[in-house]
Amino acid sequence: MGNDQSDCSHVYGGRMTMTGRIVKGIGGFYYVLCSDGLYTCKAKGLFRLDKTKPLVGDIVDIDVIPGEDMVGNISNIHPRTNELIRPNVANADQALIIFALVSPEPNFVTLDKMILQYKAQDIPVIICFNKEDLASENMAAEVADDYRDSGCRIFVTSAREKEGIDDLQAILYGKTTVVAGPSGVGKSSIINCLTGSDLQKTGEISQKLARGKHTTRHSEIIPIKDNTYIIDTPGFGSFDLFDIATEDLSGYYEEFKEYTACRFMPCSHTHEPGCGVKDAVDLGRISKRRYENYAYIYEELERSRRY
Ligand SMILES: Nc1nc2c(ncn2[C@@H]2O[C@H](COP(=O)(O)OP(=O)(O)O)[C@@H](O)[C@H]2O)c(=O)[nH]1
Ligand SMILES: [Mg+2]
Ligand SMILES: [Zn+2]
Repeated sequence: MGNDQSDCSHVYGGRMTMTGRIVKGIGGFYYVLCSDGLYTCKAKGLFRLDKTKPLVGDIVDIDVIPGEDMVGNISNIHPRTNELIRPNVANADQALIIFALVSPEPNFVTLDKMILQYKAQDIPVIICFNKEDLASENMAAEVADDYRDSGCRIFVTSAREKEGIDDLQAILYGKTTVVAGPSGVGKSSIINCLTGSDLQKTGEISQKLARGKHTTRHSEIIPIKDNTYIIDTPGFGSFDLFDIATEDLSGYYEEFKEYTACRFMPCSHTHEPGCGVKDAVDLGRISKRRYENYAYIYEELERSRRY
């Protein structure tokens, strides 16, 4: 992102403006992190001007309201490098998808759908397989192998044993990373390792809370260090693959790319004879698990299109 938030206050005719980043938005209030702290802001007038709604992740200018304690009004949104739909945030550089190797048992179809969701939005994906301490060595290696050619960078960690966290730190540095994954996989534990604090509630308590009345959670930016941010996203329920047409699906599978010279063109790589992708699966060049889940997701997209 390279947004420099230092030295960003200016005084124009007695009016003070600051530049910062929206870290949270709740009930019409935006919390904007500036060099001297967190401002509570509204966005009066902005909507009417060009109908742009401020998003978590936006770099914004604010007018500081004189005589009040850290209160402002958002006057301008800086141009976005991108805007994600799910979660609806701005200026994310990459996504970190966290799954546990065991406990909870990984659902690889869900993982693949999450990968697809980010790839369809042009966001590079990092996968972190956590709870290495609970898994057999074999399993960690097998799973990592399945995703080796997926175009995603793979990390295997244990938040409990603090294994692999340094490598993760390194790849997050200087970037804004959206973090996602099912509940219970260790997202909060990993975020705590990264921030070196216990700010995130972990374990059963937070899971109970999440299932309770206050299920409306919001995306929130957590600063890790200079210019390094994590966007913690609300949990997800069932997963619709938005905006992906069946004929585009295979294009998001990096590991298929070498093998798509099929007898029939176009080829869905599901049932056609002389399919290069299926041959590569048979020869062990494409992960069987990735392929089978591709075929499953393809079918699901086909079915949803028919209704
Ligand atoms: N054995 C083991 N347990 C972990 C690890 N990471 C997290 N946990 C535990 O898994 C549970 C869920 O972790 P939490 O961070 O709350 O998951 P979240 O729902 O994804 O945020 C907690 O009881 C954690 O202590 C790990 O690497 N190994
Ligand atoms: Mg959590
Ligand atoms: Zn084919």
